[in-house]
Amino acid sequence: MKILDADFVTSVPAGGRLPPDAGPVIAMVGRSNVGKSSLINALIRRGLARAGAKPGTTRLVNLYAVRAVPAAGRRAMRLTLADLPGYGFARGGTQARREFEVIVQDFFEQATGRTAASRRRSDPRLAGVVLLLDGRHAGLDSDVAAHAWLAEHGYPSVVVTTKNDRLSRSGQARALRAHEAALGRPVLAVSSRTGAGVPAVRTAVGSLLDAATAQVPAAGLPGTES
Ligand SMILES: Nc1nc2c(ncn2[C@@H]2O[C@H](COP(=O)(O)OP(=O)(O)O)[C@@H](O)[C@H]2O)c(=O)[nH]1
Ligand SMILES: [Mg+2]
Repeated sequence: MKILDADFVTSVPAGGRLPPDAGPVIAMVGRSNVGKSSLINALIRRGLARAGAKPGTTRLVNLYAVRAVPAAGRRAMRLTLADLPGYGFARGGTQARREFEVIVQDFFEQATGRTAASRRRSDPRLAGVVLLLDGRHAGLDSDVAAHAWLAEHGYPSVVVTTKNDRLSRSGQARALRAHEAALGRPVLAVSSRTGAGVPAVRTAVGSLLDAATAQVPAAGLPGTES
């Protein structure tokens, strides 16, 4: 994915309506302080997302309007990066799962139109989720619960570990293996501080967009085979 342009648009409550022209939505989710806002800034190469802000009690989703080319040879498109409130305050498995669900469910339902009586093709839709994990802490209850919830609900996702600059080179390799073992899937390691690994996240997000946009037009257009 090549970013052409990015702008902060607005903050909405989790169940609030998305702007009608939001385009496909990529949701950034992770524990509070894991580095969601910092990764958004690294991805779009702008300081739009307020990083390091104290986790507040108001749970708003920050929306960033982006114009990007999802992959080589594709046309430029509009999409929305959604910076969701952080989780990770609950203790234990069931509580952690519930906490994550409360944070994402309304927004995801809104973004996928699952709550709308009828759905127009121009409505925003959730193209995928970037799940962020702290590189230094593999297999946290709350992260495992979040990942399981996303998988069970069938949301396409990319898993990224953050703050890898805080680890030695060998520590990074060890941590990556531990994260991949804990979730049973490949994980991308990044540092928003140094920019290491960020291009791979852009590519992965481009693939989520490609997959989401390839399906939708093909479904309802005459003269297309699926
Ligand atoms: N060393 C380092 N610090 C980071 C990185 N990403 C985020 N941080 C720091 O972690 C804190 C929380 O980051 P933020 O992006 O606000 O997290 P959020 O709550 O998930 O949005 C801030 O102090 C950031 O500067 C990273 O890749 N490396
Ligand atoms: Mg933030």
